[in-house]
Amino acid sequence: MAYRSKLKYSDVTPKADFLNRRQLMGGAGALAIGSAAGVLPKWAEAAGKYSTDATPNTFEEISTYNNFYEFGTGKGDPVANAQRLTTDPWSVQIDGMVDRPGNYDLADILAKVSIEERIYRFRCVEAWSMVVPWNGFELKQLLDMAGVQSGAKYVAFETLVRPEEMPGLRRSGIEWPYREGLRLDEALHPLTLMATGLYGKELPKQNGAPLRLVVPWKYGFKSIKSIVRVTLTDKMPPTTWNMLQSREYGFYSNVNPNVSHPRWSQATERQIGGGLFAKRKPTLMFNGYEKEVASLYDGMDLKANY
Ligand SMILES: Nc1nc2c(c(=O)[nH]1)N[C@H]1C(S)=C(S)[C@@H](COP(=O)(O)O)O[C@H]1N2
Ligand SMILES: [Mo]
Repeated sequence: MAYRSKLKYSDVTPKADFLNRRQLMGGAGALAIGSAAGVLPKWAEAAGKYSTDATPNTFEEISTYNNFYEFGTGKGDPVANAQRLTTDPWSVQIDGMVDRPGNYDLADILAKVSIEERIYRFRCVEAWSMVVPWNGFELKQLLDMAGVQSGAKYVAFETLVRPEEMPGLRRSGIEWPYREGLRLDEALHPLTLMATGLYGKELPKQNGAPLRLVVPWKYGFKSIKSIVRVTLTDKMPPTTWNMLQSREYGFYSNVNPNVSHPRWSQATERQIGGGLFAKRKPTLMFNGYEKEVASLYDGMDLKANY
């Protein structure tokens, strides 16, 4: 069955529109009153816990300034070229060290997970940033569905390869599919999201429909789009940008203002939508998620493990 005919984020969204909910959640007090009065459902409380209260970028900004090399390397190429991508039906092959390997239909996955709103900071390694109100579910829910075996240490991800619908695949240099990976503890962290929507709407194709990873404390290229395969493994998997330029892009790629890219500083960032003369903003350790994720890297040299 087509996944669109199943329950969608918009089906569980209360009548109040996005901005009204933002106002409701604007302060801890307002959130507490809302919860006590039973105004906010469970997922909205979770959104309050994990979301930034920074003002999100507009839908227009988030869906027209993109990196998705399968559709071209220009920032405007994905919105121009991705609309022909067939995202329904869609399935995800889950294999490797799992108890229940197989081809999981996205419709079946969506029927079993709980979709939340998460407003996350997003920081590209190119030193620009946005604030994005995603809808999605924790990656852990998908991994639990498949049953991760003891001994698995990493999760590898692959993007769809469909030359008829992806004009950027002709570009030489990248060895397709686009690949990414996380250590298992990073993958199981509650901040690690599988996004299915944006602003309560279906995820635009240029943003990685119908299913993309979002790891808000890592540089944007870790957030792999249009995922068709998830593999549990005991070896650190190869990742696209590391394969291309290992000196510039490491496996971890945690946002870190103190570790420069070999060709530019990572100390500050340009906020998309800030205007031509907006001041650059200091980049935060782990993109502002230090409290939540620093313990994952206790005792690790973050300069050596970039
Ligand atoms: N399959 C695939 N995933 C990808 C990319 C890509 O080219 N192909 N680009 C990455 C990079 S560099 C960034 S910054 C983000 C951009 O996500 P956005 O366009 O939704 O902002 O997607 C990441 N995921
Ligand atoms: Mo990026």
